[in-house]
Amino acid sequence: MLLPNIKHPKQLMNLSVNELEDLAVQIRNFLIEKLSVTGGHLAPNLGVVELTLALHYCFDSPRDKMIFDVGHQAYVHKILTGRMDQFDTLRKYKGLCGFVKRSESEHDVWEAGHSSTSLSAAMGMAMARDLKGENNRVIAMIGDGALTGGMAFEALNHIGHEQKKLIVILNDNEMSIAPNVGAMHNYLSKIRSDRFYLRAKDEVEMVLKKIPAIGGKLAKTAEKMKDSLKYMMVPGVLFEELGFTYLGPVDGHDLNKLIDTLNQADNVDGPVLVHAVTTKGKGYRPAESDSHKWHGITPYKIESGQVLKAVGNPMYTEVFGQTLVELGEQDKRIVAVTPAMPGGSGLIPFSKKFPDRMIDVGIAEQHAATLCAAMAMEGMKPVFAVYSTFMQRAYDQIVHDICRHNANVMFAIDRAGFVGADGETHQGVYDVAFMRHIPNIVIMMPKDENELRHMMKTALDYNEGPIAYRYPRNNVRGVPMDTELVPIPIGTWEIVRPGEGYAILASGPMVQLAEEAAEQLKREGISVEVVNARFLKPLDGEMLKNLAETGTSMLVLEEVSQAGSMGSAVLEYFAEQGIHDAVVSLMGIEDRFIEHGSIPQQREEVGLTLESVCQEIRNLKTARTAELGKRSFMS
Ligand SMILES: Cc1ncc(C[n+]2csc(CCOP(=O)(O)OP(=O)(O)O)c2C)c(N)n1
Repeated sequence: MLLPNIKHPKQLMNLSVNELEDLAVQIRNFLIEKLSVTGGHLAPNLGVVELTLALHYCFDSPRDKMIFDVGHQAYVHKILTGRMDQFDTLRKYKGLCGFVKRSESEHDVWEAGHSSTSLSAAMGMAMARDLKGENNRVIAMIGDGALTGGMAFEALNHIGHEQKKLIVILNDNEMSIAPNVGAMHNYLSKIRSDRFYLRAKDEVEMVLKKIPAIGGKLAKTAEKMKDSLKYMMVPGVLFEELGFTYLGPVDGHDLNKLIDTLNQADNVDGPVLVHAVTTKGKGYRPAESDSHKWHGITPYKIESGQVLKAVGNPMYTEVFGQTLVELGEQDKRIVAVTPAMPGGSGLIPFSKKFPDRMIDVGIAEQHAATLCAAMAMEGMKPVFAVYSTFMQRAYDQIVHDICRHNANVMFAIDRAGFVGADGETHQGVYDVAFMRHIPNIVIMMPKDENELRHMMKTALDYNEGPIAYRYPRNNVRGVPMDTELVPIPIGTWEIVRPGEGYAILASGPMVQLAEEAAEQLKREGISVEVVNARFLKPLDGEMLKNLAETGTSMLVLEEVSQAGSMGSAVLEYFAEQGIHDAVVSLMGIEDRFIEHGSIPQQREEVGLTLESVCQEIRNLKTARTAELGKRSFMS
């Protein structure tokens, strides 16, 4: 068995191609076994086993910089760079990260989680190398899905122009998470399948060169003819025209061919694009036959491929998806827009029912946002279904195109709050801070799934501009559901538990935590009111004034970055109103990134727990007693 002895990628150089092939089998078995217990990105990694082996065989990490787009397909790279023993901890708290992580290894040179950054990163490293007068190689591996992202096109444009020496490996498996979409995808399919294109490029160019040169007008015509023949027959001409040397398509599971091609790429003095055709999920039948489902998978039984899902309530995502179908039936103006996440965003039922009103734009959050603005301005009711974390990409479009136009776009912001095993690149904890300062937008968060449904109706009936509802990556609470959906008056909060002297203003899942804290504190003789602060913008000013006037000490409890949170908005409100004696304490997420783990562990790490909330109220009580004591002493 070779695999357990591989501690450093340099060891690969001593192996024969046959041995590398054996190693590929062992790596696949290892991944299938380990991930059956931990879960993780199985299908993407099974698809890049040979590619990663060839990469480490041909190049010299960490001197040569290897950059993995998204970074979810770097498990093989982790195995080959001495981290095999840590796979039992994959994506677990304090364990091996599911993405590239610089603190784990000197071989991890670029971190990601969001897609389409690898080409810009490669270009940056190549430019720095040249400025420093060094000569290491830079290689970026990017999937055909990630290539649909705007950043990737921006980088291609720049790289092709600058002609820096670097290698881009396009890992083309025809899949994003869902089947890939778009004109680039169609173009790549054509290259893969067209029998003309499958001819070696050199062979075609040789034939073209043999057409004799002739003078005058005739020569120009012949040149034009050659060009159009080239267009017809040479694969990858689009990349060639952009300034890349195109090599491929090459079978991404054939180690001999991959090694040859990478060596060839290394000899080119300028940017090269190696087009490798791979099968996502390669070598494990369930993953090969449904790579969408197996992109990121929970634990499973190896023999049957049966996925072991925890039984429990459905996710908020599913309630959103079902309710959108209901609303879609009532209102033909509703269109659902997804940046490459139809399944993850719960839109499959909607896409089946209303295929014409379902728009998958590829990994293109910026384009999706602007598209929504324009559709809204033409009278449609677009729902931009997006994960909080990926919405970060579309900040300018939200400001400039949606909010400034005051367009009636509905935002369905999924994965709001901690997300668990995906970790710091995916936490949905910044959207409140980067949305609430934008004029015109309304932002809501429901305390439970029933309220989510009412919020969706609120958003649909609201015709005065953009409106967002954000919901967590959690199972729903299992509350009774109303059949009739009734809009909630904009900017109104709800008292879910009466109390006196102290109030917790909470949003989303924190409302439940606040209720539990109030129950516990009641046993200690402290009465706490719980407010469902369901509008993060606009705030319920009346209620805030009332709380201040009655001398209630307030605790704002949220699972978002505290800087820029609703809590900050509450402080701003009191400052603006000249109410300087309001007692407000904030609990949110401190100013640092929170790594992977389970959601309860992440909450524990930042103190969003029952005990911390109770303690904070006790602290407020101690402070109040001290203040009262001081006042009576002074009088
Ligand atoms: C900006 C952004 N949007 C969405 C995602 C979610 N996402 C993760 S991987 C992925 C598909 C990537 O497809 P591809 O690059 O072809 O890689 P593959 O998994 O097929 O190897 C998507 C959409 C993301 N990571 N980043």
